[in-house]
Amino acid sequence: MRPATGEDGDHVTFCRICTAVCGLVATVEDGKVVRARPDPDNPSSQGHACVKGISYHAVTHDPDRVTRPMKRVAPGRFEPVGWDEALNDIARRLSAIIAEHGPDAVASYQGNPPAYATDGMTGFRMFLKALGTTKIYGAGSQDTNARFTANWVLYGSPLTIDVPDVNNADFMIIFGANPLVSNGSLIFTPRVRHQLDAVAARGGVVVVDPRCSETAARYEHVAIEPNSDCWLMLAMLRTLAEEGLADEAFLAARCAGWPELRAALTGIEFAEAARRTGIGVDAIKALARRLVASPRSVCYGRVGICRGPYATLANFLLSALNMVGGTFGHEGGSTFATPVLAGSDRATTGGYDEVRSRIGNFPSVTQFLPSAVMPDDILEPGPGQVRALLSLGGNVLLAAPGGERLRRGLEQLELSVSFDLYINEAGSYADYVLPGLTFYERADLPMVPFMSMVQPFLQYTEPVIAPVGEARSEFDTFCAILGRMGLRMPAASPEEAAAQAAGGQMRPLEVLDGAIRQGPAGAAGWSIDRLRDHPHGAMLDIPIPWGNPDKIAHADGRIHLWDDLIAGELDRLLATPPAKGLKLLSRRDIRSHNGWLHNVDRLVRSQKPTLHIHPDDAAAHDLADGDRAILSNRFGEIEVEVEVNADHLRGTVSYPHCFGHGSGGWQRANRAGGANINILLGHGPDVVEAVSGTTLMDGISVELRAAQPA
Ligand SMILES: Nc1nc2c(c(=O)[nH]1)N[C@H]1C(S)=C(S)[C@@H](COP(=O)(O)OP(=O)(O)OC[C@H]3O[C@@H](n4cnc5c(=O)[nH]c(N)nc54)[C@H](O)[C@@H]3O)O[C@H]1N2
Ligand SMILES: Nc1nc2c(c(=O)[nH]1)N[C@H]1C(S)=C(S)[C@@H](COP(=O)(O)OP(=O)(O)OC[C@H]3O[C@@H](n4cnc5c(=O)[nH]c(N)nc54)[C@H](O)[C@@H]3O)O[C@H]1N2
Ligand code: SF4
Ligand SMILES: [Mo]
Repeated sequence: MRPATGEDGDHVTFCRICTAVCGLVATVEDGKVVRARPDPDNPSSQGHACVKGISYHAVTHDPDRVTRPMKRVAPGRFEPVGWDEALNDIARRLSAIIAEHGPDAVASYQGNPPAYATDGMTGFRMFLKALGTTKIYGAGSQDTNARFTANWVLYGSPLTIDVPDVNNADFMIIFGANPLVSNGSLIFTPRVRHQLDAVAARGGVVVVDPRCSETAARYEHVAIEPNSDCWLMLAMLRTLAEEGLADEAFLAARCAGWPELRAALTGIEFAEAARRTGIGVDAIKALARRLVASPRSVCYGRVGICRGPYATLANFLLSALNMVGGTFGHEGGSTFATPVLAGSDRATTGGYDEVRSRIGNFPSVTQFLPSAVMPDDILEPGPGQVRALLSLGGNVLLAAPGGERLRRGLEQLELSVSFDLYINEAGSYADYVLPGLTFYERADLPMVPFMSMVQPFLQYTEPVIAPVGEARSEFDTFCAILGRMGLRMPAASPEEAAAQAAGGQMRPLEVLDGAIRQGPAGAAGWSIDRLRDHPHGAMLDIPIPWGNPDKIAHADGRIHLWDDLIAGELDRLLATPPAKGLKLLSRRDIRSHNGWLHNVDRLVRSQKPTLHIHPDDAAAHDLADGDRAILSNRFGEIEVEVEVNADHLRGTVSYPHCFGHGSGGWQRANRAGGANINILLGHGPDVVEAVSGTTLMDGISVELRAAQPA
């Protein structure tokens, strides 16, 4: 017998911190999760889980966690209030702001963790739609916007992505990702080391990164100057074109724009590419030849090529390498994720440039506007000025750009509500912090990995325990606010409209169940009900439509390897000299997830945020291991501790992001030390890559000097 929600015993469930969605077995005693271990019977993760997943119950039962609605009564001081009092006040103030200034006076920010909570994420988008606001900010512009903009160019649909068939590839080039630490993003690698070791054994894994990351150290490392990937990719493409290695048959059959791209490649000088990247001409050509030596080859890239000044171009060129190299659309190469849900077997158009930001006039990408202009959107008077902020699972003050100007903006808001597990740094400026559920308290399906699974996997979990304290599903909170405003959730289907007409409301998970039943998974007999009989999850035996043409939304049905946006970005690349000075990169750690697990002592006690620097750079700045130093640029300065090691290319340094806690209600995190590097990102229209609204985050120029002893 399996224990029911809240009962003592071992509960089979899965982690929802990152894309790997590892299987877990959580032990409940007296209504609390007391420990968790990897689930050996999960057919996807097969007994793998990282230290974050097996420590997460410390968040669920954290005494610092917000488990009752909290109201700010004085700067930095919160007191518990009843749900009704909080919801009534929020609804009344939201209604008044919208009545006087229109719905776009209400802005929102969505952080990363809610993407793994079906009710929370889907509910939030529905909530915002019901309010009528188009002011959607979020982690997108610090993460995926450039990838999605490249998809828009290539496939006419931002969410159509070419993903690597990592389980069958013989050779893989990884540009700017560190999957051994991140456990994979826009790639499904629940057993990442095992999976990549197997690729390496079959042929090779090459990691292109300015830092010898954990992944680069295990496989083959190609050190590259920050933000120069476009030069490498262009020179590789030129090699393929010139040496007769392009897959002309595929390009003629499936693509448009190859003649234009090929013509543009003649303007790329190999010697210049070598100068920009720091990689020799022979090595560049050899890498291109290696890519096409086996058809089971694939290029993959992630965050490291998503936040530079040419981020969209870099993501476009990465896919172009897959197309020109003939690696797309078959086993072992790159392909589109296998559709699981109804509708996901076809590309949907739209999703790029649907609205423009008031500040800077930047296009939205999957609804997200650039976070870098949010401070000005709050502070600059005029029609559409932001007066209220609704934040779901995000911490703009540490994770987004904006620094001091953003802090001033948060202070000035007429209403601010944070839907979060904690009072985080940004939340400390909120009028209300409303508690949501941790993953042990909610039923769920893994949503995020649908975007990158070639061989689909599905799992359903019931809540392991009942909500702690007065915490509630965010979906219910959103419905309750709307109800008090005389509004309701938008109905996406006739079934939902009928449910609402009868006084009910379908939950996102029910809607998702419908999409499973009516889609490719349903055709193979899958539904939530059937998944209940497979508590460890199931690999779905559904056909894999390699390179599925239906995922392309362009009217001509072709993959576009050229257009005006790309031509403009390429011109800009060629016209711009390399940036000068020391370059700062961010660094992830297996024990952190951006900034929000820093209150878990088991995870944070062994972490020391330090600036990694090459010995020669340290010597040139008169710095030694353990010294304090000031990292600065035109936007501000922070004090850091120096750690000298040879991980980096000369001229680059790295530091973990989302440290420097202090004003939040998480006491252990506040003692974790470190500095907030995002102060150095600045804010406003100048610090974004314009076509995708991406914040310029990686490889930003900084200066370094020894700190004066106290
Ligand atoms: N310098 C620099 N900055 C970066 C990055 C970088 O590499 N360098 N990485 C960027 C990336 S890729 C991302 S995705 C963003 C992340 O940006 P954010 O998502 O804004 O930052 P997090 O630190 O993840 O904070 C998330 C908040 O969500 C809350 N939370 C956790 N689980 C839940 C939940 O289930 N429900 C609710 N309601 N809240 C929850 C946490 O308590 C925390 O307050 O950061 C970006 N910032
Ligand atoms: N443990 C842990 N896991 C995580 C997270 C976490 O914070 N901690 N965050 C999650 C989130 S929100 C995301 S989005 C994913 C990110 O997943 P990944 O992208 O795999 O992780 P990153 O560590 O950001 O890897 C980016 C790499 O790019 C390199 N890089 C920086 N600039 C350049 C450049 O100009 N060119 C090239 N070629 N490389 C460059 C960096 O040195 C770094 O090694 O990870 C997820 N998983
Ligand atoms: S790898 Fe990701 S999903 Fe797996 S246990 Fe760690 S945090 Fe959770
Ligand atoms: Mo992210």
